[in-house]
Amino acid sequence: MSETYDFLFKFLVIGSAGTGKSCLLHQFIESKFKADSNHTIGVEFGSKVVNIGGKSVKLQIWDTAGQERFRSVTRSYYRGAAGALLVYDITSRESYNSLSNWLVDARTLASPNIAVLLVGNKKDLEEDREVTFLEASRFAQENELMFLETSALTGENVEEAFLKCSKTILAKIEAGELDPERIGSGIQYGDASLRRLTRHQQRQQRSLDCAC
Ligand SMILES: Nc1nc2c(ncn2[C@@H]2O[C@H](COP(=O)(O)OP(=O)(O)OP(=O)(O)O)[C@@H](O)[C@H]2O)c(=O)[nH]1
Ligand SMILES: [Mg+2]
Repeated sequence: MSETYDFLFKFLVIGSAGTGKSCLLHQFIESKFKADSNHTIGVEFGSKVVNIGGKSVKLQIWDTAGQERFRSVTRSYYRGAAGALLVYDITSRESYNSLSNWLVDARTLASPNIAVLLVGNKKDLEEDREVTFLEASRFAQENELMFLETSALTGENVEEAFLKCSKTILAKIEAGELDPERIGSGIQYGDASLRRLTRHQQRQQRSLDCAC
């Protein structure tokens, strides 16, 4: 049986190498910590259907390699993404310092309207922390990003991160700020929505017929 969902969102997970992007995706999809994670080669893919405010949304997630040598490959996957998790490691100032570059890429290559959630990962390593919560919150505010600290190890805030970003996209669709029918919006209607739309159109047609 084919899956039914209302919307499909294209999502990216971006940020420097070793920040825990693949572990976050694994924790989100499998509810487990991926203890033996190696550097991603190019991109990896995962998907999951989530329920947001009564709507089912399929997240199509591209987990990109953070290593510089894959940059040209990973960039080619950015186009038209509706949302992104921009990940740094709270124990690595270097990963925090490169956030601006990743953000520029996301906004220029994906879409200027892309919903970006800043993720400070490895929250469980408090004793090795190099970036404070406050500092990162300010960066998020200045750059109009949502922000959460997570741990792919314990699972803390991992699902929340994907859901929070998805909720924002859904709210923009409902407010008419994002049009799923625009090519390159990173959003598609699923079967469930299409069926509802068709029924709605049929009702509209019937009321037009009656009015004539
Ligand atoms: N303590 C702790 N370690 C983590 C966490 N998330 C990831 N790690 C570790 O960090 C290392 C890198 O994790 P990955 O998920 O492979 O990192 P990545 O961002 O996908 O790296 P690239 O694919 O090279 O871009 C691994 O050794 C993980 O075990 C976390 O939340 N807490
Ligand atoms: Mg990876």
